[in-house]
Parts: sequence; structure tokens; C-alpha cells
Amino acid sequence: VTFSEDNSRVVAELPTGESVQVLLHGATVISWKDASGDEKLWLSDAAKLDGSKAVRGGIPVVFPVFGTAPTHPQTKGLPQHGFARTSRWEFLGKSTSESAADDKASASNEPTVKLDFGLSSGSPGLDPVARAHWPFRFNLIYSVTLNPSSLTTSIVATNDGAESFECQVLMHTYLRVNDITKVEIQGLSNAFYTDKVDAGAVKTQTSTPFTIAGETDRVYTPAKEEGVEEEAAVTVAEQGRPKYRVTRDNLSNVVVWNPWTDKAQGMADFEPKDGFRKMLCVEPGAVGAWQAVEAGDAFEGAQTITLL
Ligand code: TA6
Repeated sequence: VTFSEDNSRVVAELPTGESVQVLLHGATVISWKDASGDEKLWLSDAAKLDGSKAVRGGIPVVFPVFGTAPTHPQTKGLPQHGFARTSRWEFLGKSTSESAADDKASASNEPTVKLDFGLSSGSPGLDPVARAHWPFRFNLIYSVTLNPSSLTTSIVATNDGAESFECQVLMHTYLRVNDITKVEIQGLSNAFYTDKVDAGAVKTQTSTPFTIAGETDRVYTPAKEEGVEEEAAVTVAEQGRPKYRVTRDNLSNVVVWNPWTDKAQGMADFEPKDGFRKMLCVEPGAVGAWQAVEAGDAFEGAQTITLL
């Protein structure tokens, strides 16, 4: 694994050629490439990478609130999507397994690199809005794990204080696609969703194939298959060929978002303006309900995006 770190980002490349780039601002994954250098994440040409605002693209980390919660006493003072994506995280280190020798233990036999990032109530880089409006003692560990076929991002949110807090967690992944009009989203049929375009109406995903032909902003709560522990997978196919499989661990919701023309027009950092044709947000999260974290306890959640 080749590895480089400067004061703004961490870059890691596997011996097989895959790479990942993580900005310390927001611990935002801003690039994930396969062995041929093909970029898997969408990043706006006008994305701010200087820490002045949340990154438009890649995988912003949403914590402790998804959207805004004006009637929620603990988080009503926070900006949209909370403060994790606008704080400067610390790089805690990396662990790799790259040669077959190392892999004797793991059956995968694949080179892997894991990058760990931390943010806590005591972090110098914590967005001041957190101290002012969310005065809980917390610690976040965010891990980014790359192997030749997948990228996993996981978060552990620990309550280091004496009083419990409630939080929401989401990984706001901007997947790159070639042409959104040729994309189909599979695995959500019959799933309930709250439609944020249609003023929060609760609906059931019935139209199959699920394609995107306009502004789409839906919070899904996919049903768990009878007796099956893990969450149902969501597959993104393009021109009939499966491209990404998104699996979730302890994240019961999936947000599907595409801003389409007007919303893209309205975002200053969304460039090019027709870039919505090249992206689809599939966002695993725990956002349908508040996750209570008791003193000393932790909430853990993860997503894995597998290249198909
Ligand atoms: O994830 C969907 C969403 O909540 C949309 O409603 C839209 O607001 C999007 O997030 C982007 O939010 P941002 O604060 O990054 O502009």
C-alpha cells in the first residue's frame, strides 16, 4: 500500500491499483478509484475542499442530525446535516494487509487498507456550532476500508458524557453514473418511503423498475426479509448491468436523492449544472428514528459499496 498524508488529506493506493482519498475536512471521502483509475464517486467541480463548507460530493458524514430538526430540543440549533461534515477530523492511522503472507488469517486474500479518523467534543477542529448547540461529550471513530472490490465506511459514535443523547447518522454517498436516465435502482420494491419532494408523504415503492426522471428525494425504510438478520441490499444498475451493490449494517434507512435541474441550478457549489445526470445519492443511514445513546454506550453503523 502506498500512502501519503498532508495537512489536508490522506491518500492510499493498493498494490493492485485501487485508491481512496479522504479530506480531513469532514473525513469526507472525495475519491475512490478502481484499478484502472475509473472514479466511482461524483464530486462537484465547484466543491469547496478548503474547509469553508461541506464538500459537495464524495461521501459527507451526516451526524448528529439528518436534515434539520426544528422541533427536536437537542439538535434544533444545528445546521442541516449536523457538524461532522464541517469539522476537521484527526487522522488516527492506518492498518493494511497486503501480502498473501499477511492474509494467511483472512480468507479474503485481498490487499486491504483501513484508514481511521476521529472527532470528539474535545477536538480542536470541531465545528464551533457543536459546542454552542450540541453540548454533549462524544467521540466519533470513522473508518474507511478499501479492497479491490469494495469500499466500506463505518462509524462508531460513543457517548462519553453522563447524560444520554439522541442522534441520527447517515453516509451521504454521491455515486458516479454515466447517464442517470439509464439507471435502475433495485432492492427497494414494496419498501415504504417518505417522499420529501411530495411534502413528506408516506408511500410504497411499487413502480419497478425504479428509475429517475426528475427530482427525487426519498427516505426509505426497507423491510427486512423474514428471519434474515442483515438489511436488504440496494443495487444500482446502468443500461441493465448491475454496477454498485450497497449493503448496510445497523443502518435501517436508505435515502435516494437526485436534485435534477432546478435544485442543481440552486446550489452554487453544484457544477456542472447538468452534473445531476452523472450522479445518484444512495445514502445508508439511521434517520427514520432518533438513536438514543446512553452514557458510556455507542451507536455503530456501516455501509459497504461493492463494485459489480
Ligand atoms: O440527502 C438528501 C438531502 O437531504 C436533500 O434533501 C438535499 O438537501 C441534500 O440532502 C443535500 O443537502 P446539503 O445540505 O448537502 O445541500
